[in-house]
Amino acid sequence: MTDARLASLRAALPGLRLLTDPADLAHYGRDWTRRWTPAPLAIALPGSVEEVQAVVRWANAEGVALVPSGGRTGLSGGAVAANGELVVSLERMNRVLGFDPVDRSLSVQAGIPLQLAQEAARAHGLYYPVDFAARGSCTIGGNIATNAGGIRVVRYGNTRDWIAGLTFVTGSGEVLRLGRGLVKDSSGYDLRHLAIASEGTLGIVVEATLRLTDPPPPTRVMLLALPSFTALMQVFAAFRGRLQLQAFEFFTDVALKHVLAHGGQAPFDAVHPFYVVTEFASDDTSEAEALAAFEQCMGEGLASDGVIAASQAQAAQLWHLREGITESLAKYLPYKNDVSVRIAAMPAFLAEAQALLAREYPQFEVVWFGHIGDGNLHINILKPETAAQADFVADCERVTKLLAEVLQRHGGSISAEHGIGLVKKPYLWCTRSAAEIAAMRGIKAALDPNGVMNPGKLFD
Ligand code: 2HG
Ligand code: ZN
Repeated sequence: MTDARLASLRAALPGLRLLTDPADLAHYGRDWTRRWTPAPLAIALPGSVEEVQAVVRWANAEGVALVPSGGRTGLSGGAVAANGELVVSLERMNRVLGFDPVDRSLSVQAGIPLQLAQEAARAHGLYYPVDFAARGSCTIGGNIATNAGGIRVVRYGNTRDWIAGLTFVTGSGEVLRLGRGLVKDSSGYDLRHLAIASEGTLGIVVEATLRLTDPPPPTRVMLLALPSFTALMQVFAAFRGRLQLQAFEFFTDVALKHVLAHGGQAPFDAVHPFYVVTEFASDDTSEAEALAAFEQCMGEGLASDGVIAASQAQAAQLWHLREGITESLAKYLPYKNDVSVRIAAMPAFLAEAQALLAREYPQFEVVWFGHIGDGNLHINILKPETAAQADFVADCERVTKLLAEVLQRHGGSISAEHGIGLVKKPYLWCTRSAAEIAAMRGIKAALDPNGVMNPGKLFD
């Protein structure tokens, strides 16, 4: 069966680059979740929009499922191929296509790594502001498919805000040019926004036009130590009130412990339960304002220590304490929650979520961190070495259902920025109403009538 399909693909597209080695199947069949055993049919490496289109048309004719693939740094199982799917990797389509100085936009193929797109923008004296730790390996196509957020959302917004245009091959093999770089366009449904965050379930993003902006101002980076979780949002308000924040991220002492276990220096003599790393635009007054905000927080018992980076190297060291967390936890095969609520709802949600997890996870180490300035918390539950993965996941899924109920009560989302994929599919109901999910299914049927695009992800 498998051979017949591959033979048919080779006959239909003799020039298509295909990988079938077991090592390649394992490599391209999984993402950073490491929970499913990769088992794709093969890996297709198209080199052009036309070739992607031809692969999609072949998949429709043969009834073969496709899994679009970027850098596979995803954390929700959106790019996992565990059921004989054909992985469509965009890795060969990784070029900058053009720069427009008047529109201030950069056109790229979807397989370009985020970091290379950022560098290309910088080379033209401009800035692509979406940024996060996986920048070197994740791709623009994957960022678009998940509406990736990251560490600068508090200042610049999510990927969605920076996509001026998209070329999209739908599940039925049509090539749509969406948005087309227009600043203004009130001509009906904006299909570009359906493609963004669709997780490969409607089609494949093959090219994108990125909006660019002015380079960021000079900045300063500050690390704060906090005595309590409840202080977090008040400290955020104090700093946001006085400074133009570029980032406002938090992590706990447990997160810091794991990062430091991989090297690096403890930032303060004492251990504190919570830390914030914040970056703010630096001008004549900002240092005094930062100091004033810090002193206000100290005076109100909301902060216990603080340090401002005196050099670029020190700023990078402070950032590493936050950006190194995911990698430092990877060996524990963590179960990940990535939740959000409105910033105003955060204190009440935090109190409930914290009580719930303290009650339900007495036996596990729980690591909290994330983009607190966006109302986005990452909660990583670490698997004890002795626990079987299936039992551990089952336990975490039971608790996630309870967390989903809390989220629903507070109007939050079960996926702030990682996508739904396979991991969060059972909890979509807490964020989206039944009517919304029905509408989403209708949209899927319209763009992917034969259901070849990433089946089983997002919803069944
Ligand atoms: C981050 O903010 C990423 O560092 C990863 O979104 C979060 O590992 C995680 O749970
Ligand atoms: Zn994040």
